[in-house]
Amino acid sequence: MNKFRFLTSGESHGQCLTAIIEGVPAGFRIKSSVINEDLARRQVGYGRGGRMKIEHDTVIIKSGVRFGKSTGAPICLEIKNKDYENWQEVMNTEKQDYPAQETLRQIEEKSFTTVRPGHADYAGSVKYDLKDLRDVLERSSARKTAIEVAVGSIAKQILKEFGIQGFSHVIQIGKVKLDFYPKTYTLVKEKAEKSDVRCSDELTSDRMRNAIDEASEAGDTLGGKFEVIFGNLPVGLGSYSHWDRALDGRIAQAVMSIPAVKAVEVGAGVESASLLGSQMHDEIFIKNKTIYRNTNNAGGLEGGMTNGEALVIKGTMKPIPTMRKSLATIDIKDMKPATAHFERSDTCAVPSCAVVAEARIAIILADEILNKIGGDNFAEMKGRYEL
Ligand code: EPS
Repeated sequence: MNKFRFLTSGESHGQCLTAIIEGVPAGFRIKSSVINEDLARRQVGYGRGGRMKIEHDTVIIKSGVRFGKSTGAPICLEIKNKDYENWQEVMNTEKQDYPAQETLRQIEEKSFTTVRPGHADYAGSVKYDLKDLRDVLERSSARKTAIEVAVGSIAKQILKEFGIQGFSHVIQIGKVKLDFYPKTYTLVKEKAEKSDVRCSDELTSDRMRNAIDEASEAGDTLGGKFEVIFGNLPVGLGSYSHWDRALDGRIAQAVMSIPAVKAVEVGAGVESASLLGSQMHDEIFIKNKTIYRNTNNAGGLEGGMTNGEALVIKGTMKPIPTMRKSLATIDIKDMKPATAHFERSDTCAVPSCAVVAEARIAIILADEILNKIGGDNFAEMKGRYEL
């Protein structure tokens, strides 16, 4: 069973987003300021829409932590939706017996029945028998990834205590690809953090921004590719024993289920199809009793386990399906042809998606570390783990 697990709740324009995390050992210092920094990293990015100007995502730690340290009890986190102020009538959780005319007008204005191709609207309405697609949109929105980043930030804080750190960067937006990386991961990270498209190369960043501008002018949207790298992992996280314990599989699930992600690659990924075995596999050398390799096509995973090399995961995000350019669709009210619903949206959210993927991977890695070294409290864990 997973040691580190969590559930979230909350709608995009509801009161708040909430998470309850189980499995954080007692005695961890949890810094809300670090969580807020991660939340801010998710919010920025060239191509984001109007919503991010309204929100200033800030975490409230509601339980499980006392004077900054975890007690071993479940931890409850909350992020308030500032935009709820404008949606109180529409997103009210109470039954209103005699709603005012103005309330009815607002609910009507915000309800819609023309499904957005590429979004959860059609299947969601059939599955849950929802007639107003507002009910599908609100929970399927990528807004919920904000609270996941808060959970991931706690996972990252745990990993950091064991010397494990990671980062994310963008390697493609639309057709614009990053052709070369700075020499070290430290440099890639530093440069990507400074770029509003999370790309380590300035010229490529410019070209990415231009592509986003062009898509925006055309009322269109853009997807792309990002990479998440974690280093200093111990050998043997994950397992080859059962399919659901293979770490590549766990990570793929965690990244693939981020809204709009369509592909996940480990190391050389899809490229490996065209390589010979002798080109693909990372030869092993030894010097002064230290093992090393000159390549990392495996992306740090062999046999579903970490092999001591950096974990390298790529994710592909499709263009956001909420778009000004109207797409052909159906109206579920009368099942007649229609054009798709548009509501304020982002032109491109690949940089944010990279931050979400970083959080999701951190959650899986924290769970693996907790499983490996166990421990109900931090002191016990530290004693069992040599950096
Ligand atoms: C998002 C909040 C949303 C969207 C976006 C992600 O805010 P709103 O719907 O109020 O504009 O900006 O969600 C989508 C584009 C989507 O298709 O789900 C956020 O906080 O990340």
